[in-house]
Amino acid sequence: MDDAKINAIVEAVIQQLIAAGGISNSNPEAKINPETQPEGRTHSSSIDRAETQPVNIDLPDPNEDAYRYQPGVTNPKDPAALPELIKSTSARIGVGRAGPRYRTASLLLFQGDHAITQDALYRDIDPKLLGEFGLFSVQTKITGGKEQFLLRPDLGRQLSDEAKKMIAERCVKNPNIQLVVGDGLSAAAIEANLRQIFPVMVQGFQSAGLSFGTPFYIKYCRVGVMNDVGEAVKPDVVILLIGERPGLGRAESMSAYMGYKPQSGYNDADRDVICNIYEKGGTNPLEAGAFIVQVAQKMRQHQASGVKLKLAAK
Ligand code: B12
Repeated sequence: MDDAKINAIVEAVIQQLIAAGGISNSNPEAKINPETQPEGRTHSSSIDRAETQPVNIDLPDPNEDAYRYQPGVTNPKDPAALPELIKSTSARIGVGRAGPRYRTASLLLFQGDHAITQDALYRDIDPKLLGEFGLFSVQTKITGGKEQFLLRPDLGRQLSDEAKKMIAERCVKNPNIQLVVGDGLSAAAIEANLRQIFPVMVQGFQSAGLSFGTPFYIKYCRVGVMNDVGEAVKPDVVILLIGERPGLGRAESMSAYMGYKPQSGYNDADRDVICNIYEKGGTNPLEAGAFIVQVAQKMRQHQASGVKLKLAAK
């Protein structure tokens, strides 16, 4: 296609957008920079004209709740029910469609949410947060960064030799309760909840008269590492606060996995989990902290966790 035809199409599209109110020429910041244009561009007309008549494309922030949960179905059968249905779930419903496809806005929101998920997964926990609670850091047998962590869950379930040494040197042995914090699959989850849950647990165990060992942090951590922690510290109960696998755009959900005297060979049937810990929609971290204290007491009382605890506490 020659330049004249392309220019005519561009011109027509811009005129239609202006007529539909989709763009305005009022924003002096929104000039198209010729240096960012693809090499060899020779089209004139509207694009060049935009340098003298700036164009502003103004879209709402798709992350705003009002926009995110706006019904997108054209001519819904029950317009009153649709917003209620959308409010009732965090699933992406009632977003409408463009033919058989997503609308651009839905696609952009989806990509934005996916980016939040990836950030939570690949980012490390802010070391300042760990410092606030005096947590020293150890690592599992992962040596190849997050990529290896994702590909080798088996290595994320074992403490490195250096970690075992450090724990032996720094931790009080045989406490009633050993708390560990692990990044798991979301750094954001620990950052969102630790400040609230930690003091509640410390106070709760104090009031219950239980000794609280030396808490520490495990990088590249999977749930199964609890066995190594149990063997290194020999507590009655190990509590692991860990970032859950993030959902789309929801990265702040944390779990507390708990086990009674965990040791080599124990599996998830020997553990309990309190999941979906986060404010505004999940289990509130303050309530979760209090509940964890109760579950730990129950584990000590019945000297069991997981399925054995369920059977023993019947
Ligand atoms: C991934 C996942 C699984 C995967 C785990 C595979 C894997 N290797 O990752 C599969 C599909 C196998 C699974 C199975 C089950 N799961 Co599941 N699972 C999850 C999910 C979506 C994410 C967990 C996560 O991010 N963990 C953190 C990462 C870092 O841990 P990890 O070391 O990589 O993986 C370990 C844990 O995920 C653990 N795990 C997973 N599910 C469960 C459930 C229980 C009760 C325990 C103790 C451990 C456990 O198993 C993995 C291997 O050790 C959560 C949802 C959530 N909101 O947390 C549900 C969730 C934890 N699972 C749940 C349940 C009920 C189960 C099953 C009992 C279902 C069933 N009836 O069979 C089984 C138990 C299997 C087991 N491990 O013994 C519930 C727990 C509810 C509760 N409070 O008791 C959750 C919260 C989902 C839900 N909302 O219902 N699960």
